[in-house]
Amino acid sequence: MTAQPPDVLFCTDVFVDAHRDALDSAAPGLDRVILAGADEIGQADIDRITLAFFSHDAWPERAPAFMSVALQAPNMRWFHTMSAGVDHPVFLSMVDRGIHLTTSSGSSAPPIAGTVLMYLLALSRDLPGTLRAQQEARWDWRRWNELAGRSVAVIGYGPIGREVVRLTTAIGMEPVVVRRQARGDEPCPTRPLSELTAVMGEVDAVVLALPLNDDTRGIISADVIAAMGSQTFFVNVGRGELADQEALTDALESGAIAGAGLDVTDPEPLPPEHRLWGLANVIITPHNSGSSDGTSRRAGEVFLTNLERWVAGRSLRGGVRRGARGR
Ligand code: OXD
Repeated sequence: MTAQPPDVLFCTDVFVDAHRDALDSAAPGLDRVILAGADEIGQADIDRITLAFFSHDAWPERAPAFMSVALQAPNMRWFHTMSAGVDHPVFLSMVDRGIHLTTSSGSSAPPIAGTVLMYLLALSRDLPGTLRAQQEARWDWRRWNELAGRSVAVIGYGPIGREVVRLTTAIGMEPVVVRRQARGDEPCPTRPLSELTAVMGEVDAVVLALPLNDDTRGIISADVIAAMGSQTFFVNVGRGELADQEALTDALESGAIAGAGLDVTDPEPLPPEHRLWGLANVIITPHNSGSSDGTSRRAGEVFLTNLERWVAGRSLRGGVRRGARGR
């Protein structure tokens, strides 16, 4: 049996500078190949890499350079990403190569759920309309409906769905979890995904927090959207491809549903000419609901904990099974 070559970590200069001591303590003596500025990394160094951490500071500008090195590294055995979602084909190719792929799932849940709350609060108060009036120095007095006592379907019960349930409950909303099947760990009524269309007609708000995979692509179909009521707010913090975006845009344009908060679209960036940009009842954020300082910190902690486990020969947290890919 040939001995494994010593591990060599590929990561960014920014991550090393901020975590030198923690890295040394998690993996004493671990050699590093570092992505520094725009410097090229030679093939001899690429060949030595066995582990990689794709940290937030590399996103978005240095992601192509980072991924190009990672994809060329023939001896890579473990790749940890700061993201929760791994639906990009680059991740699939790693799993196909037999590389252990781990995510930082959960680290972005607090700010993403906070953004969900922001959408719901802003839509219920017509904040977009108020801001337009403010820009025109118009005192546009209106009544609005409180969210307390209103129901919200939370589709997906991973770390983000859980946090959305917690926060919406805290403001007096009545969440209903929609997931493949109830598991008994939900603090509120739970309905199976097979009843998705029926649930849409019963709730005042819908929050989509599912990963994107072959089972979930297009799950918010034109029929599901048609089942929503005219007072319903729709929020998507999963992936744009989960919903039929043209049907959604039609429903928002015609007033068939009341409004939407979208952190994700299909494609991204959303083209400037897309109808969604011009709708008065839509709030769009550029897929950055989880891009906070806290998320970077928590993702770094998840990686360092996993690094300790790797060194100790223990199983890694946040491992990706084939087919399960998404926030
Ligand atoms: C992710 C994201 O982490 O979309 O996957 O922010």
